Amino acid sequence: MVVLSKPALEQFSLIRSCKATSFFSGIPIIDLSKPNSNTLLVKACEEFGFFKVINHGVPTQFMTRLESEALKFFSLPQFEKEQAGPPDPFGYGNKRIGLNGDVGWIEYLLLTANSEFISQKSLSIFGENPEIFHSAVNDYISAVRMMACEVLELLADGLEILPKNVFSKLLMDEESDSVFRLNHYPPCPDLQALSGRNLIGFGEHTDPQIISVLRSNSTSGLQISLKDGSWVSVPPDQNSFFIIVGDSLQVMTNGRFKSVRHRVLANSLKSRVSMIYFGGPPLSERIAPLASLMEEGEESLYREFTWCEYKRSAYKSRLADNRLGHFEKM
Ligand code: GA4
Repeated sequence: MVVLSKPALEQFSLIRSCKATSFFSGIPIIDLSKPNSNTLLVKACEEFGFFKVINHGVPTQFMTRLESEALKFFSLPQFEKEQAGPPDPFGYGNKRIGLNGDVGWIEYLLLTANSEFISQKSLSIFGENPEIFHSAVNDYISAVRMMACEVLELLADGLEILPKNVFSKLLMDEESDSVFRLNHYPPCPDLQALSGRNLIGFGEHTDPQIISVLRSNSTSGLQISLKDGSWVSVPPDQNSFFIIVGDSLQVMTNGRFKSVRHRVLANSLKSRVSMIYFGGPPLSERIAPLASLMEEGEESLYREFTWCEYKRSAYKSRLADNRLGHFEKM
């Protein structure tokens, strides 16, 4: 039997402290119940590729119930959690992210966001109380998918393009290749000894899909990169959702919306739990700029590709790679 050794702390990326405790106050906050949310959403996608939504309509109890189920799972003995691994592509993962050598101070569960798919292994993923955990995941994903679709429809409206479901239909498609991720960043007490440096929980990257919807508990750690390349800390808010523009939405808008680079830093005292829905298109979907968004004479910045091709190439990459770079026209 091959026993894989766990990476030691020295193998993790350490970065110089970047005033991680001072929060950035410029993150757009979009109130979905307000009539002008469509134009504000477009502006936020252009300027940051990132924003927070409030009055989102997702019941609080779906968020808290799933958080407590997730914590129950992550509190299981290590050998029990490992039964639900490795994440190939779905299952439990610990410290290793992807297949190409990335590591982070994190453990996680990767699940398909297509509720019909329950394999033998997915059942073991749901730990000691599979039915309860499974229904908490399903309720949460259904509500969050609906909210993500509302955001995408408001975006189409703000961009003045038709049909209004031009983006959202990709997430609603039965074949939609969407993923769900539960992350647990345990506190890292040794961090205090690293004086002035930070330990990476999840290394910098962009999300390959169309849109990601993130909810975390009240522990900080998430950072986004601004247009000038500087990193800022996002104030946590357990009652709201953060929306992340993915590479595919960048391509569909021919670069008008930017997929945002983001990362998570480990915390020395508190554990961070986050849950992210990654809304992706069907595998066969051609990802290209929407004709209705192109100005006269405007050319696509990207070569033609399907989501399947993009995903395959993404899974061969390292987290921090510029994945869209391979698909840009010279
Ligand atoms: C980033 C977004 C999602 O978390 C994810 C990640 C995936 C993984 O954890 O297996 C990837 C990463 C993500 C992008 C590049 C590849 C694939 C790890 C990695 C190094 C589930 C996804 O779809 O792409």
